[in-house]
Amino acid sequence: MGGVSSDSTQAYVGLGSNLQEPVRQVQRALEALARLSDTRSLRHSALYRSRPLGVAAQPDFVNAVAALETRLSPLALLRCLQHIEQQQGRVRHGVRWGPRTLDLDLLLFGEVQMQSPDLTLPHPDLHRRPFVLYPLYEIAPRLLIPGRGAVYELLTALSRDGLEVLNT
Ligand code: A4P
Ligand code: MG
Repeated sequence: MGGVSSDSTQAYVGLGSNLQEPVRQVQRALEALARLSDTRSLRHSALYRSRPLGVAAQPDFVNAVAALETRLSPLALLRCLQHIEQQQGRVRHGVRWGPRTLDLDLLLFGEVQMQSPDLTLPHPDLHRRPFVLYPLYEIAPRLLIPGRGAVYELLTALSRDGLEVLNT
């Protein structure tokens, strides 16, 4: 129980990786989240294997969602997430930086709704992504997404095809 007091907020983070041992990438990121200052890691979903959305010609993803309790501001937490991405998310191919191996999205920050150049909350695609909503449902089935509705209701519009819980 370290240093997170009553003025804290529950935040949800989406994790994704499809390069360089994605399971390990996601596990390392979960460990890094648990070490963030002024923040406590509450729980996280299972790891899911998911079919790539968008550009299809790429490896399957591993996705998960984590619940945190934090005293950081939304932007400070985003900066921490980006720092973790940098720590493990880029691989050197010769002299140039290679593709990113870790994507950390700030899905929700309490009930905050905001739109700035750096941060949109809730995350704009959260409600239509099975690889986010199913893990979120696993850890917070009754959660309300500001402006969108309840997770369990949003799920009914989304197929679970291409999404599989991993035994890790
Ligand atoms: N930004 C604004 N709001 C937020 C927020 N709530 N959380 C800004 C995080 N970042 C936010 O992000 C670009 C900018 O968004 C940042 O500078 C931040 O200030 P990025 O992560 O650097 O860029 P990106 O990853 O190329 O874009 P994006 O939109 O995160 O990529 P996607 O759409 O997440 O695409 N298929 C499966 N099955 N699973 C996946 O995880 N992921 C992608 C990545 C595609 N297909 C996938 C998955
Ligand atoms: Mg991202």
